[in-house]
Amino acid sequence: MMATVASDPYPWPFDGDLKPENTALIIIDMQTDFCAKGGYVDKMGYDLSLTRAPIEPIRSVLEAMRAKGYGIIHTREGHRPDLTDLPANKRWRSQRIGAGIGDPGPCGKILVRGEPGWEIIPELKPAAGEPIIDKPGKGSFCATDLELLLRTKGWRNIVLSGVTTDVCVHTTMREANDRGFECLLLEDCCAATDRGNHDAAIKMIKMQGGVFGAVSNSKAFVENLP
Ligand code: C5J
Repeated sequence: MMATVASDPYPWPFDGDLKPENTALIIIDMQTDFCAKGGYVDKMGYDLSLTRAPIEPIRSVLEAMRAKGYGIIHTREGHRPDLTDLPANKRWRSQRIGAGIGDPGPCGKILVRGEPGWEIIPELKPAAGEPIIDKPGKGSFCATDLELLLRTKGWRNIVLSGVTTDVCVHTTMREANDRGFECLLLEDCCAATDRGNHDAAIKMIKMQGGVFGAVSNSKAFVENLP
């Protein structure tokens, strides 16, 4: 039986093959460092209400997908405590904006694995058995075993959520699309540190007939989910 969700610029997935066995939700970097007081985004001076806005929409999708047996994957951006996987230019740029990665802050060392700021926010706590991908970069495929995990589980449809739309979510969507995965981004389940950048990132996906996949929202997705 064909199953799709209402999305733009085409009903997703392209071939109507949507079922719990072949589809996973990926929740990207919903960590204190990106969406809570004292973390990396807060230290940079950006508006936290933007990156906190997707929490409830993600929660509704997460609950619906968990209940129906879909795959759930969480990611965390962060570096080794000895910073051996932190490129010098990434560190230098973050220091220039007053939020040096690896430097101490109100939530421990910024974007360092094991520190309080690096933890996933309690509202979206991973359930036992849900895989967590620790990534040193913006994309979720670079220097991780995400692709191996997706292929092993047979999850060829990927539903993207999290922060930030224009950076880690977009990079992951592009990486996934190039690897042949069928991607859907839920726009109210994502946010950027700048509204214009979020909107532009959404628009980019819809060009060329859906150059990186398709876009929907939490309500339409949950209503249509088989
Ligand atoms: C950023 C991310 N924006 N998770 N990271 O630096 O998008």
